[in-house]
Amino acid sequence: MLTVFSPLHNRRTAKTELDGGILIEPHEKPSRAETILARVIHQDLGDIVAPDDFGLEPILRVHTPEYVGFLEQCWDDWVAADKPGEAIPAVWPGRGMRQRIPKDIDGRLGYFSFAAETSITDGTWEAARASANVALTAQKRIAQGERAVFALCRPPGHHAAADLFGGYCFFNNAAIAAQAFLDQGARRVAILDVDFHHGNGTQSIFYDRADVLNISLHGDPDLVFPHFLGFEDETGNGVGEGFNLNLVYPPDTPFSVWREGLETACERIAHYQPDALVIPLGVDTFEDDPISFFKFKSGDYVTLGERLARLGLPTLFTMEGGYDVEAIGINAVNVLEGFERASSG
Ligand code: Q9C
Ligand code: ZN
Repeated sequence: MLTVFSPLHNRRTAKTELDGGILIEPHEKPSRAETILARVIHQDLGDIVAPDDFGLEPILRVHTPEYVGFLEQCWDDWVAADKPGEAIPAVWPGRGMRQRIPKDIDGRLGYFSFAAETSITDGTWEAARASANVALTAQKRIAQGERAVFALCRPPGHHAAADLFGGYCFFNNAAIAAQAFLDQGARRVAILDVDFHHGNGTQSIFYDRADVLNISLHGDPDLVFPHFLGFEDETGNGVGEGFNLNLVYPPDTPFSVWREGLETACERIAHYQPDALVIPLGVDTFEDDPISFFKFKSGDYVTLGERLARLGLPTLFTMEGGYDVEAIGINAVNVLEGFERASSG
């Protein structure tokens, strides 16, 4: 399987994550991508290519111009305002307040975010752009005939909405790739999010649409991030009614239970007959993940990849979460190797 990777992910090196009332070393750090890349090489998964630059146009198909402009300007505005630390939102347009974009950088940070753990720093814009280009390059390769491509995206994307960052995400790489398939003539695209967390950004981007079937399996948002979206009664809106599916699981869920939901998801996707499949791939479902509560074992990821391959669809994997850096390479590449084995066998 072809892998797309950009060393520019290293420009995203935040020093802080707000967690438990203190600033900790971020879970979402450069060694995550480097460890996965090392495993791709070690296992001889396939060629590794650098991304092309697609400019802002395909990003603007998913994100608002105001949001994209904010991300580009944020760090410079923060520095110009003489702030001592990293850019962290601390105030939001809450219930009953005006939904308008303020001039002040503190106001803008709150307007364009839904969570405060994700600090913006020098280089965040460049890394987020590169990450979107990684996904778009994978999309282009699939459009050119590859069966499956691994977009080794970093920073991740599935929490980012049309005009919101948070959950370590800035651009929704999976949504940008899905939209690119549609813009190039695909009639329907399915997204199956297997990250531990609900893909709230992706859901909100496609919630009113029938040309994207969005499915997410995740930890119960009543108990875990993103807290305010991802419940099972969210099934889509308007013409999009019936084209969003959330399957939620409690603490300590093992793969043997989760895979029943995977089966449901795969049946829905097969029935939908999409032209392409996008898999936001998080391995924070792992038993030793420091911020999650599922109990997957490394071997389970092979089984997951095998099942996805049996859908027989052009498939684009975007890297999302996974914070046990020691196991992240093994687990992510296990999915891809399982996929390859079931595709050729
Ligand atoms: N105490 C992804 O997996 N909350 N994002 C962390 C830690 C944010 C996860 C709380 C989790 C975001 C892409
Ligand atoms: Zn996650």
